[in-house]
Amino acid sequence: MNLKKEDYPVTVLYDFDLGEFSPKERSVARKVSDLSPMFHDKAATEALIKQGDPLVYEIFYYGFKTSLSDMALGTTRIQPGKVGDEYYMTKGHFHAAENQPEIYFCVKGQGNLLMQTIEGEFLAERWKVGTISHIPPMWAHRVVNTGNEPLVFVASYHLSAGHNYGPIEEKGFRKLLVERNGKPEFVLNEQWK
Ligand code: M6P
Ligand code: ZN
Repeated sequence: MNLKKEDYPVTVLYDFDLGEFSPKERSVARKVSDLSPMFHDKAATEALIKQGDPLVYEIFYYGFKTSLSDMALGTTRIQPGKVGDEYYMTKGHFHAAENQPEIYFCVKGQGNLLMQTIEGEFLAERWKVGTISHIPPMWAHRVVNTGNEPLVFVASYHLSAGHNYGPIEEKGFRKLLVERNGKPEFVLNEQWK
């Protein structure tokens, strides 16, 4: 076997206080403006963008690509916060490759994992530190931070799964997670038809 540089094992370290892995690899930052089609309160979205467009979440990727495999690790850190009454969340996506699953592991904070099929079957899992969720192929997935501290989760997936954001950008998930009397509550998403 002729080993190339990428065929050697890689080890990373998670910092429980920072909610970060080191060494960091590629990263992406998403602000309120990057999620403007997603939040239901358009006036609150515009107002926040004008006030400085705050950071909603960051993604760090470890694309452990070898000559034979493409098993990736992603860590996502969602800040606490809301747009209007709706909690900060990831955009949410289907996989472009329809046979691809994913594993999410909550390592900091609390919130919910929302999942939905293209036909509109909807499921939500309550998350606390230690929760591990398997997302089967064909289920869109989004994570919502309902706590007062950052929510961090680790994702394991194949890079070749890809992302399909289209259906979620268009009409979102069936239910929104909003704050009512200081507590998270699900309400129907009027945009979903
Ligand atoms: C996880 C993985 C990534 C994804 C990220 C944020 O780390 O599922 O593939 O990009 O979460 O989710 P989204 O792409 O929906 O913003
Ligand atoms: Zn995914």
